[in-house]
Amino acid sequence: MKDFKKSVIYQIYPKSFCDSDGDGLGDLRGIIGKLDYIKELGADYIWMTPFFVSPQNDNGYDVEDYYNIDPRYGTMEDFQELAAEADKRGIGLMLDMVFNHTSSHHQWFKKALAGDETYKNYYIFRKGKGPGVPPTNWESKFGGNAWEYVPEFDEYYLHLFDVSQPDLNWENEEVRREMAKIVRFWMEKGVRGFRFDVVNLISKAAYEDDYQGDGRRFYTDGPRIHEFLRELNENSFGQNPEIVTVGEMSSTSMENCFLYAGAESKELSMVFSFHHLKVDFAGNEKWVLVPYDFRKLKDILFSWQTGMAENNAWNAVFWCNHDQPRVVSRFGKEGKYREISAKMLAAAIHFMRGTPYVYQGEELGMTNAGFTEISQYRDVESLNHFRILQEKGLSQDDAYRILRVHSRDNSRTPMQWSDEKEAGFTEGTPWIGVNPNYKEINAAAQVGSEDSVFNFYKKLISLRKKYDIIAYGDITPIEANHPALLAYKRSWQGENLMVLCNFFEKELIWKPEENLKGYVKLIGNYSEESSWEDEVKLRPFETIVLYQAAE
Ligand code: TEU
Repeated sequence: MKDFKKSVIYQIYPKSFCDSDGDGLGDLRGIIGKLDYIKELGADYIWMTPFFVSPQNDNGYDVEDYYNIDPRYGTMEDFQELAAEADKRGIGLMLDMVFNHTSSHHQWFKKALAGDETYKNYYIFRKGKGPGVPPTNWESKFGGNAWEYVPEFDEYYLHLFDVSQPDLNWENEEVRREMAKIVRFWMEKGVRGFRFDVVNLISKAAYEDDYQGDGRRFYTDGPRIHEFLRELNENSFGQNPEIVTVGEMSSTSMENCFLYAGAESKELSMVFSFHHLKVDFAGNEKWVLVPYDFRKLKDILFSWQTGMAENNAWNAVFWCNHDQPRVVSRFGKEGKYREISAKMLAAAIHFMRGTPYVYQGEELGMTNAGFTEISQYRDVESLNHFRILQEKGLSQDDAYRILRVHSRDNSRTPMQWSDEKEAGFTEGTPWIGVNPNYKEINAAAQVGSEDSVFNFYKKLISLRKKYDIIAYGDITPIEANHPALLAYKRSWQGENLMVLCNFFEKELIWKPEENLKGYVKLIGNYSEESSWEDEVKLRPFETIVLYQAAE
């Protein structure tokens, strides 16, 4: 049985990973062909974002049928072959369960719209507050009001995401039973884990206007959330202790995560929280340009690290996913320091207490898309906000500047396999443009090259297997107020690990309180010698990780 604390999880966005049949969309057979690559990297699990039948308004997060695979991605036979081939390589598959909402194309929703009361009760229909006034003023995460009017009923349905993603009614026991059944179905197909999409939004507290915000306080970490998760656990994945689970927790609180991911609470193995990825927002407002706040980033990371540890709960640690811009473009630096800063960022989180996630292409130091035309963007959120920003009076150029930084499409450009046509992703025309820098940044160039970003990630993963302290050690932040250094110490059974990262281009000199003479270097991102004994000197974006064995 794998220990999820010693595991590393590789995330695949199937649409952009590898296309085996030339239609421009990645598919399951494409993934089969790349399993050896993932094995080479050393990952233990692959989390795949949804490939179920879907109209693809939100790239599969709008599920029409949870039991079948969208023909665009392949067949159930392909899936079983993928599971078997992954298994042969010691890799487990984790599926993405989108249970806060379905697609409006789901047969339940179609029946609901046809007036079937049983199925109307699967969703959240409410009367408006008056003619043309929705039940509450909540905002959809993708822009606009979160309620859609249905004239036939003179009622509205709730959609926290796109209008094509109606929210499910978890108060209805029947809905909860259906969800557990879906999980059991995939468990029987040999799946080893699950990621639950925005799962902390499923328990709505009250349908009231929000005069302080966009409505999230009425449905985030709601009153019955822990009960719902424990029930789902008991009726599905909890029946097999080998299954690993992670909940995507939107705008959550740490206190709730102590329970969601508590060792004793029988909810989930671990959680994704996002506060550290809002340090370049203005409050909760994403569609603005503000420089990122390094101290805030550190504060948030460290408070989650120590808070979760004190409460015996487990974090997922990550910079990247299919919703986030590329980290090297965000907190690192493109150009001269791209590789160095990509490696530093990787080390900064791989030694933290938690299970690291690597998002496809992150291990190559892939960068943001750099799109300049709206026709290059695909994501519904980007398209909506491009319009909304201009409606608010921003110039088109300013709207573009914001999209280039924040769009989710930044991470959705095709995986860069080689310097051949379309980066080796497809024989056809990719559904979204390949980043022109694929000639320089690609897997073929990196796998065999010792100094590559890929091999740095590979080494980080192998160190986790070799040194238990990385998985099990305590964590103590160091120099929490330093304006450029991120540093922490891990300790376990007399061993120590010191992780030092310079987050900026300027060279940094730091005098440690403790003399570090007894430490040896485990890994670093400069080939030239580093120095650390009485005084630590860190070059631009340098990281060094030092280890002291038990006496
Ligand atoms: O994302 C949830 C979510 O709230 C965000 O990460 C979202 O992209 C962001 O708030 C927008 O600024 C999950 C999935 O990861 C995402 O791809 C889906 O679109 C979303 O749920 C709906 O299922």
